[in-house]
Amino acid sequence: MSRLIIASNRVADLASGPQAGGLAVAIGDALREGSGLWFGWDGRVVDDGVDFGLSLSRQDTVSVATQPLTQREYDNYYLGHSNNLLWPIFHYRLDLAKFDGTALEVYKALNARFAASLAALIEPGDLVWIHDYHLIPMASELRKLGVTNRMGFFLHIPFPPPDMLSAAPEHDWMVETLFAYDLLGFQTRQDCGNFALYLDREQCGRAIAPQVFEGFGRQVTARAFPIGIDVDAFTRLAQTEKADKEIGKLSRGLPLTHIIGVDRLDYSKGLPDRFRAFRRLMEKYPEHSKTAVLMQIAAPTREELVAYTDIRSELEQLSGAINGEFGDFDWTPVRYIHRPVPRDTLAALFRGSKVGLVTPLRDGMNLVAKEYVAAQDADDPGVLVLSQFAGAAEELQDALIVNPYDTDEVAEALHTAISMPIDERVDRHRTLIARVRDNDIVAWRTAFLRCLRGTDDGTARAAVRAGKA
Ligand code: ADQ
Repeated sequence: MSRLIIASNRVADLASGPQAGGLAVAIGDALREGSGLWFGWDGRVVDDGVDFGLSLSRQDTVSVATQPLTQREYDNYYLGHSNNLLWPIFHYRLDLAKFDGTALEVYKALNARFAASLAALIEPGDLVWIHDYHLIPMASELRKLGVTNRMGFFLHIPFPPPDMLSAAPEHDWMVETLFAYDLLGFQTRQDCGNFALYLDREQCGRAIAPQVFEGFGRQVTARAFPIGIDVDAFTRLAQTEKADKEIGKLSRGLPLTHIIGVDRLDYSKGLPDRFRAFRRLMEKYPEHSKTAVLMQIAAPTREELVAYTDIRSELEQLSGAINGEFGDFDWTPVRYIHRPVPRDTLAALFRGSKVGLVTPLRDGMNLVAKEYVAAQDADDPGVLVLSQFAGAAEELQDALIVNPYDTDEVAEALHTAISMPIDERVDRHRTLIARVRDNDIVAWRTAFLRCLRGTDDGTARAAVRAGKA
């Protein structure tokens, strides 16, 4: 079997087991199976001009190759172009995008530098899988260095419609670099559709068969591979003795109904709108006073960027205002926790909460929605309230689907969720968990890698040539 090489912005610790995020686990297993190599940033930032080599280490059968970023790269490639320009634009937030020519140049240079380091490690027959918006031009840089291996790219965030994408500087260059891959993986069919719309509108490519596109003198297969979670592992986490104790602590014997939200504190996650919807619930349905609690766990992220400090202040202000207005001596309606929480505690909190409130304004997939479903007791499950703008909504139609901008609609869905009879909750959960299981993390990576291997044996192209596809 060919060796698998994965490149991503950050390389995580493969040894941290279930405490690690889903991606580290998914990637770790794929690498172990193929005695692979994981390449990327080690999280260190060094002074400009420092001579740094490539650090090579091994974790089990997996080789790990990492490099630090210089301060200039961190400021411009990571914070600047990746997170201050691509992240907002790809999340349909042109208003938050910061345009900066230097950041773009450093983004290109970093991708070229990473490609030069990685090219030296690639052997004939290796499969190369690049992840996410930080490294879009990696394959194109590798091709310039003569790498002819099969290369795939998976975008974890949404692919925006052409109107949005064309606001990015040198968007045509960026899309051209996507054609250096053999396979493009998106989270949803909508993302694939947006890619096709862009090619059509800019007249730079066209579909020559289902899921096969021609442009810039190359062909690429583009498909949706909805990412999932390790369902059994997460379900087990939610059912330990420790989890039972955590669940017991939640209500302390009081008749409380917990509504849970768990997110990175990111403006794409729609947290202020979520808080407003909870306030609306209190206003419209006072019968939930003294019983409903919104528990929002928001892990700090990218705090060097203004947009993130702004959202933090807004949330602190909102939670304070709601608690001041509606709270009582014996009841705090909003419990807002601004830090990461261990995964086993999260699993317990999901299981102990009657409603999972997942209302991003835009999200590639949103794994919290799937984790919430996996953590439920199938005989007495909670209800998932899910934004129509989360990629997960394409699969999880049996959730209560809401428009996260519409405060009244979300408040209404919360009321429906809290009041839902058990038969309906069980029915909805049965369908949801089946979908979450069908598209779990193993299905995701197996489908992607099978397709990536297939792209090289000419299946898709032969089918195109034969006029069969
Ligand atoms: P994220 O934007 O990080 O991921 P998400 O898919 O929800 O969003 O994954 C977050 C993960 O972090 C989940 O496993 C969650 O449990 C965990 N997490 C969140 N808050 C936490 C906290 N306070 N403490 C501990 N853990 C916390 C990006 C894209 C998504 C896409 C994923 C995977 O933005 O749309 O689903 O990649 O492709």
